[in-house]
Amino acid sequence: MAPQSSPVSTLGEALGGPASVALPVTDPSHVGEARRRANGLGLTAGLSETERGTLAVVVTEAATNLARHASDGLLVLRAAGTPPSGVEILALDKGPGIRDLSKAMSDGFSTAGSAGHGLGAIRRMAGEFDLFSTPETGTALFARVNAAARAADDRLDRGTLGVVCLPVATERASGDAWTVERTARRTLVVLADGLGHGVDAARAAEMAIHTATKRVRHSPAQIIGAAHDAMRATRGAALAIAEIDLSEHRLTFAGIGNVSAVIVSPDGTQSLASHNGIVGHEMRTVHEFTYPWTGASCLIMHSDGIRSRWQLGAYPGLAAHHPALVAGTLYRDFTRGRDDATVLAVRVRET
Ligand SMILES: [Mn+2]
Repeated sequence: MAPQSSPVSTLGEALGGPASVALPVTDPSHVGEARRRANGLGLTAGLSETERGTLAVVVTEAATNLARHASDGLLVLRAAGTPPSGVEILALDKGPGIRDLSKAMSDGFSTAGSAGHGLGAIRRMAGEFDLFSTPETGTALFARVNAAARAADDRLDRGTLGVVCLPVATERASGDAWTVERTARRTLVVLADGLGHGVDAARAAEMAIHTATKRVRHSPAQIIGAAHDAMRATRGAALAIAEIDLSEHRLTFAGIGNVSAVIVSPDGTQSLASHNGIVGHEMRTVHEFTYPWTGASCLIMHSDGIRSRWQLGAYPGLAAHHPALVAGTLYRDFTRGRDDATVLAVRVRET
């Protein structure tokens, strides 16, 4: 974690813990639990009582839609920002899609019949909102309710970061951990997947993240080298680090082990090269590779709990949406379900 006095802002980090909370919502009886969990995250994120009231309405409406209309509804919640300054809600389902989007978005229209709320109300009440829906793939809804008292922190990752980080169902601790660190010139994106899963995997991944957060001005290869030394007493981890320098239009990447990284841009997709090995145990010299990067590029990194055979082109238009919808959609459709799963989607805007 970056010290408070540091000019470096930490946008979010899992540090081995479940950064996200997943709640299947397939029945109206699940809505209350979703609201309670969201309220707990709202307290963590410093939301006022009024803001938690807004959060309750947003979560209730999103969850009610899942319960009444969707198949395989899943709500993914997280307290976002460091320190947490908002609650992010992803409502994911596999169909049937929203037939008349403009009608569904009109305020006061509620297919759930719940006192005139609905998608229009979510959009109006949330600090951020986005939606991607097709009849073929289903719907992903993103909303964020921010703590006004911590607004200075919100500004940093608004619209630029999407993440789902969830432990395998049998574990409480996530063996995946991540962080996104931003300095004036560059954005550092770090994803570690501790060997296996559970608490020992989480400790290894945490050590990798800790090493990175202490060296945010070092190159990806230097950080991996330092992590290798620091992680000898741990189980070891796969580790991938991308450094995005927008002013140089360049992304520099180094990866060891099975973390996937892809740049999606209007020109197509570019897979980033990792080497075999286990950071902390078996590793040869770390190589860095550079790739072109523009304001229209989106970096997607994920652990091997997500199958790698996805094609963003199967979701026409999704790449232009909030990165949380990209992360949520890939999690929904490609999670293996037998390992911790993390997806990061990152855009870097000119400021
Ligand atoms: Mn894994």
